[in-house]
Amino acid sequence: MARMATKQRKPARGRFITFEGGEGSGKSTQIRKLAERLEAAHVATLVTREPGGTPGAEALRHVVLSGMGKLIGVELESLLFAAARDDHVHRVIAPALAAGTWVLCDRFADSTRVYQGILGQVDPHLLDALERVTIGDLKPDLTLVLDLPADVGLSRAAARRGTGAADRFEAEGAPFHERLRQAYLQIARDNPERCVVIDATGTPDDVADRIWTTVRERLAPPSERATKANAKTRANARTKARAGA
Ligand code: Z5A
Repeated sequence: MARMATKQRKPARGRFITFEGGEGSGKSTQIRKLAERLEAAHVATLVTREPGGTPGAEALRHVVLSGMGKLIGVELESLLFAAARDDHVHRVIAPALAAGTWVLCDRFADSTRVYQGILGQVDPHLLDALERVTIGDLKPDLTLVLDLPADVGLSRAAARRGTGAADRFEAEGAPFHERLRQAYLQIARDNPERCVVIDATGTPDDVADRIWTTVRERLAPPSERATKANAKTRANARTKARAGA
């Protein structure tokens, strides 16, 4: 007797959440906190970052953060970020999403738009072309823009660094970081369906609560969807039972 093949159900695609914002705005802290909450809700989660996330991209990270951009110019620096992103997207992000994992990424394409595009004045057509090649249709489902006065972010980053040297971007002055903040707010205004601005002042737990509320509203993690669906089914059953009584 022929055996029936067991049909493998394809997992639902995971969600792609990016964290953006200025220096010291708390992205790394908050990405960890969101991952903990999602895992507690039984959502498979991958935390990653840009530039980085693969051995090749981490090597490029070292190059760009060492200040190489000042020597090679901002267009070529954009190519390095794009090369790192291409490796990261194709080897890590896209496969994880296809396997149903939620991917939380510390910085992504908006960082290129802000740092190289708006502040570095790289031609937007070049950035469009690089995005087409590196990310194609893989846009984030949700981008959380952590918003903080530039001086607060810089002093948090300086406190963390202690006596260590500032990197290529940390070394820029306060006006650069304030323009950075405004550039992110503009991106958020231009993309309201994807971006939510999160007030990043207050304690880490205050910020984490704001983020969790947003993620639940915008993306409803699977276990919450199941709970809501069960509640609806129970409510329908009660209504039917009452009607039949
Ligand atoms: N870059 C680019 O130019 N183009 C691109 O396409 C991409 C990136 C992808 C990567 O730097 C640099 O690359 C980045 C842009 C550029 N440059 N800058 N600047 P990075 O990854 O090394 O650094 P970063 O992305 O700017 O993040 P950061 O400096 O590490 O900060 P953060 O992740 O936003 O914050 P944090 O590490 O969570 O917190 C900083 C400190 O504040 C730390 O000691 C925390 O304990 C503390 N903290 C966090 N939250 C709070 C609250 N709520 N209250 C008080 N203290 C807090």
